[in-house]
Amino acid sequence: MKILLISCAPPQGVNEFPSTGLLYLASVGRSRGHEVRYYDIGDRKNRGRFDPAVVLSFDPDIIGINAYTARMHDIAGLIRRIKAMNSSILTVVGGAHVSACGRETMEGEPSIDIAVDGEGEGTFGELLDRISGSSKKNFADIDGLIYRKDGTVVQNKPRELVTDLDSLPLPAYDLVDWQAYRGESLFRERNAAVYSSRGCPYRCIYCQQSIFGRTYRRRTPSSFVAEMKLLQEKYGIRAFYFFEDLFAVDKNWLDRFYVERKRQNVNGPWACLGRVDSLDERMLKDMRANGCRAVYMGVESGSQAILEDIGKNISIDRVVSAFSGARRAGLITGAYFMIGHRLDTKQTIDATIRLAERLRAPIVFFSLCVPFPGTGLYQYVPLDARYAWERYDENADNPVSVSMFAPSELVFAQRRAMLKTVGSLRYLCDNVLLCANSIFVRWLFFKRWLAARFPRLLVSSRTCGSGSSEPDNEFCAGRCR
Ligand code: B12
Ligand code: SF4
Repeated sequence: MKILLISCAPPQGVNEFPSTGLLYLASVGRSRGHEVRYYDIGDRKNRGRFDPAVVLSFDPDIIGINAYTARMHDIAGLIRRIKAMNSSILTVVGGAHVSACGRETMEGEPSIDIAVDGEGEGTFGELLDRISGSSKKNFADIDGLIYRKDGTVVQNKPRELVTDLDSLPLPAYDLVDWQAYRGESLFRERNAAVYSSRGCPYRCIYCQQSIFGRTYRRRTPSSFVAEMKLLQEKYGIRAFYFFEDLFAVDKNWLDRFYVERKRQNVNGPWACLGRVDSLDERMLKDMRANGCRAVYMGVESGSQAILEDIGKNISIDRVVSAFSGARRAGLITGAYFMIGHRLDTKQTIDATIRLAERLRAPIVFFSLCVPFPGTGLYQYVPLDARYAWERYDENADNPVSVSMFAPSELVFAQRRAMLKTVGSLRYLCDNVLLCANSIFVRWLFFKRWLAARFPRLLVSSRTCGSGSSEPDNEFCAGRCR
């Protein structure tokens, strides 16, 4: 069979990375003897423009799409177009949105044939076997599958999580046109996102854990570094982003990772996400000594009461000590905040801005608090906004609000927060004039300052919170936190 896997453009700008999830599925398809292609509508070459010729010339039997909530309406439109071209193509959707509300999505959109809830490798593999096999097309025993039967949508029981991540095939990186991703980022080098773990045991109310669940699973350092080595040697990747929910949490694992890095001769710099309560100064120094250049941490609010309400389970003191420890260790820090928490008031938003000023992180991001389906926040969404998916965007012009603020007030507060922090004279001095980083990094920080200070000058219509019309990954990495 022929399988076309499609990654869509993010709500704003372009994709800075290929979709690793789809590349895992591509490997699953190929290991079963199918012909697979990967098409990223949102890469730097395609820039959000869908080219029907890609579908017509390949003539696939199956199309698989990765669905984020804010793009769900567009994705439904795309699938309808594809069905109009050839109604016999089987359309399969997976990813965050359908893992949270796949049944509702399919009920609202008849052009979607199948949705996959949660991790896709096992479910997609079984689905392919079932479709290509000669036996009767009965999907009832494929865990994680949502499908149509006699005019109704049937949701099977969830699939067990993958326990041994090392057993997964490596993503099919050879399908990627790496030239289409040479984006601007913290790294000048060509870079890629790689994943060592899945799942997170914490329970932040705003976080969507529908795909990977709460059970933390991790690859062995040797398998993880072997993937980095492959990327380095075969695809010229020289720098790495570790965007998984919890990368810098386990000192033991990190120590083994450093040893493997040296043993396998993988020397590119890397940046990762971390929680403020799992990083101590020793760890941060070791990270720096072993190639880490930047650490991004979710802070979310400057109000302790709000941190408690959202289940973040961290204290402001810990936030401050983690950021100063990271700075002392010589790491670039990234701080992610949200505006529009359920209990946010003018005072708590001001406290958030004050905390951001105090941390003096060169990468600061204020996203809007989005109550994605599947999160604890979704229950607070006003009924009339429940299915307005394009409003579920951290940088929407008309975002869904679960706070006391109207959407326009949130957008205003977001811009104000950026102006007061990244757009300040102090930011300019700290990170552009006096900082010890390379000219390249200083230039990036200067652009951030300029964008926060003069958003209208640089940005045409829709802007993200960073003020950039084409967000680069250092700006958006934490949006999804
Ligand atoms: C890393 C990450 C990113 C990276 C992705 C890099 C990459 N190489 O893929 C970057 C920074 C680019 C990113 C961008 C965005 N992200 Co993000 N991201 C994450 C994060 C933290 C981890 C994802 C991950 O581990 N990917 C690794 C791969 C292996 O997993 P996967 O892509 O999910 O794919 C698996 C399954 O989902 C499934 N699957 C996926 N697609 C398909 C398709 C088919 C056909 C099938 C069968 C199965 C299937 O099978 C795959 C293999 O198991 C998650 C949080 C989380 N825990 O899920 C948020 C998360 C997915 N992101 C989120 C958001 C909002 C975004 C952005 C919209 C942010 C923005 N405003 O720009 C963009 C969207 C980009 C786009 N193309 O539209 C939200 C999604 C919420 C929602 N309901 O939409 C999440 C859940 C975080 C949150 N807020 O809770 N993100
Ligand atoms: S925000 Fe981070 S720590 Fe909180 S539940 Fe999500 S992944 Fe876990």
